Amino acid sequence: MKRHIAVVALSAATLGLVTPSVASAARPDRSPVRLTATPERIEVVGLPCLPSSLQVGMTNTGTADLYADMELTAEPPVTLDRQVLSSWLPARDPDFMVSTRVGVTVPRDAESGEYQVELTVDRQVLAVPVEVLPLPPKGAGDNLALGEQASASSTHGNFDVCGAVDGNKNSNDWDTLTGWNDATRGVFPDTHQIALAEPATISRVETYTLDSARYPAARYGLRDFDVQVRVDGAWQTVHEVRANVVGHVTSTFDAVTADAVRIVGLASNNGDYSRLVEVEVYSS
Ligand SMILES: [Ca+2]
Repeated sequence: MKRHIAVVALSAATLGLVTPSVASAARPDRSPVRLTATPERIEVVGLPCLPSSLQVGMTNTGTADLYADMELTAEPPVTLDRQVLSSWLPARDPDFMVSTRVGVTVPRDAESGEYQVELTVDRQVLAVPVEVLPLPPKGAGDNLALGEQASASSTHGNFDVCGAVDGNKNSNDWDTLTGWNDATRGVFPDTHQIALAEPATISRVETYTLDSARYPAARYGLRDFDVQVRVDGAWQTVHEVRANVVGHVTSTFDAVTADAVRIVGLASNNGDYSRLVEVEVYSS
């Protein structure tokens, strides 16, 4: 359910000072632009690969074409990747809407609590509450890769490199961008890399390649891959996985202090792409 907070602008029209022709064409006493934001409140956490976003829209509910400028502002430490949405809004029936996605982020050291994003057109304001959540624990037994900065040799346009560290390892959600898929069909190797927040002593990596009833690992999963860790700037292979046909592979190895982990895809079972649903890194 959407909730709209509209501050109605008063003008000469409300005082009856408007000529009949203007009044019949449009109602200048009230902005015909309706603002929308989905979802109506958002949560954000200060990790580089757990982005939040808001879908914002402007709808012309009036009977005259118009040009609208939406200003987007955020209360620090919240930042938005867009500050303005400008668009021509023709008067149409059904009402015409333009919308766009706005990325919402906070730095790692952001204090948790309630903040606010505001969308403004003319004197209408739509306030969207933003809750900054505490950072997830990253101690012994916690997944050190969750939400940390991921990068890859390439990423297919339909996917997001952060999908493999978003905390969702369910292959049934593959179509919702919870995984990473490289962009070089039939060409290997492909690499997916995760930079840890700080050097950590690690001894286990859990790799989830695509494996669902619709996309079984024996056909769509990674067949051959190396698990590597970065120690003092040099990559070391800690597990060579070969002829894999299952969705979940556990790699355990002698504890090592590393600041990054990567999966090097050498072959997939059908020879096209490297696919990862999730990669987890643990200290024990
Ligand atoms: Ca995922």
